[in-house]
Amino acid sequence: MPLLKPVLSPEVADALAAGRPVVALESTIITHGMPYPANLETALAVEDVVRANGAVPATIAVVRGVARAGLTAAELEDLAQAKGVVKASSRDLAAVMVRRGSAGTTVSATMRLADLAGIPLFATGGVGGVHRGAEATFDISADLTELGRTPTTVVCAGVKSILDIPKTLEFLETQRVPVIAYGSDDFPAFFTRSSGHRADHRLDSAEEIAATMRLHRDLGCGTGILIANPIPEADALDPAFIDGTITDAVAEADSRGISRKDLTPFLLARINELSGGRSLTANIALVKNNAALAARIAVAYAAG
Ligand code: PSU
Repeated sequence: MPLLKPVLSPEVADALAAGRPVVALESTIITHGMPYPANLETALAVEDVVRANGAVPATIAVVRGVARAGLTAAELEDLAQAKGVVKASSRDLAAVMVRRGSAGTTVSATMRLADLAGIPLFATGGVGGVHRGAEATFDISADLTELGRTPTTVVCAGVKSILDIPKTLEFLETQRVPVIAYGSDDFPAFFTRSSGHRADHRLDSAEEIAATMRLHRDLGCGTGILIANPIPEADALDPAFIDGTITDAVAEADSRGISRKDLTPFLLARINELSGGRSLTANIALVKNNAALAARIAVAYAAG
């Protein structure tokens, strides 16, 4: 039985057939990561950034039971406004599709579908990780285990300190996932350029990253690669300010008993409220920055 490939848009199909660079993009950031209309504006702007840097964007989602790579503007608009749409990680895909549902795909589901589509590279804002207090709750994102088994390179801005960053890095080590910081020695913390923890490796150019992707593939490592791209200096938030809002949001989630897959969307929305919208502005800036780097890596990878 052949594996089920997502349905490709004509633009994505043409680019892949011709060996031209393609960057996959996730859709949980649209359905659960940002409020409307900022989610739609960002999704469209990120696609433009990918194009401006020489690659074809392939936003991935499940639309009425069909896994898709490459959405029209009207389909993005529908997803951005949809109420009650599912947040699907890779384990949820089959059941959602059988029920003909629509879903925003998380990092894990987007990696899985990108790999099936033949797209080796994917850009997002932040990946999920090991939540604070995981020693009691066991809340560890499926993004990390998917990174350990699916050979998709994920460009992100590190992980937020809503998570336990040292435990997240430790888990990625166990999963054999290389963590590479772009142009920095430190692993970034999404809103800020450093988490205070070092990344395993530092690479300073898109060409070096593309060469690493090829070698990692040819060595048969079989895992994803996490590229951590620090937020641009001008868009970074003051660490004391943002850490304060994060601590308050985590405490509130705890006291309200919010857990499992609802936890990350709750924290993102609450941090946005508590920060007076500053977290959303920073989030939009870093996603665009990641899309630009991913497109440049895709161009270098396709050239090799
Ligand atoms: N972190 C963010 N923004 C996001 C997400 C995480 O800063 O939008 C989304 C991504 O889609 C990620 C998912 O894959 O949340 C992880 O959810 P969980 O922690 O429930 O695994």
